[in-house]
Amino acid sequence: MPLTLYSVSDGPPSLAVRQCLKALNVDYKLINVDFGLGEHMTEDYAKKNPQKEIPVLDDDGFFLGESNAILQYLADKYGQDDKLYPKDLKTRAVVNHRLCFNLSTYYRYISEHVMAPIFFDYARTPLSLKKVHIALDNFNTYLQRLGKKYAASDNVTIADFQLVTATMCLQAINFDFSSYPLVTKWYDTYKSENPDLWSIVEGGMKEISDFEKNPPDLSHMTHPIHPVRRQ
Ligand SMILES: N[C@@H](CCC(=O)N[C@@H](CS)C(=O)NCC(=O)O)C(=O)O
Repeated sequence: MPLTLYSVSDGPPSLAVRQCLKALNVDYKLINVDFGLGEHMTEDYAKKNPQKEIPVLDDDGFFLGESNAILQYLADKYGQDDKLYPKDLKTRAVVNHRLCFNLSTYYRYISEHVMAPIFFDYARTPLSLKKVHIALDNFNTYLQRLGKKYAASDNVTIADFQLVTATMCLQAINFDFSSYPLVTKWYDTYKSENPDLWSIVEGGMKEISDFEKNPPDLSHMTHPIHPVRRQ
């Protein structure tokens, strides 16, 4: 049985996992979940992921949600070497740190500022903007202290997949982060050195960019958490 990935085409966590599968050269079946139609909010989907979130990996009946866990599982299972998810204790710890930082702070703050107001009835506020700057400043400091080409090492690791897709959300709304020079350099390096991986991210970025200009109409949706924008 091939792997199946339930993914949303403009979802940063989904795009991170798709980059990983591409980097590992693993065959898989891609199932596009339609967020606007609420395909992830059904009871059937909840059997795959009780959190009703996208992505979910199905490895022959073994269901795994949470994109960080999926990245770790895929790199451990299919990595030909330990580059994407190093075995060296300290390098692996830095990768894990960056994944946690992305989940707790970097993507969280970017998502609150960029994504939530596109899809739901939230505003971009001085506070949400301040949090993005804190996240960028943190990341810039981590890059400066580590002094490597990528987020956790001199080569791409699974941490870059998450941090790149989060940063892409900023680019999608033309957010200027040039005052964070190491973040800018790392992001540009990633794009130019990994065009196949970047093309996956770029597809999602174009969708987010279009939605920024013409927000989707989700007024039909009843969401358990987010306030739906009434047109
Ligand atoms: N921590 C999760 C977050 C996944 C996530 O939030 N996915 C979004 C789509 S990008 C989602 O499914 N949201 C559900 C909803 O808002 O109803 C992960 O990294 O996999």
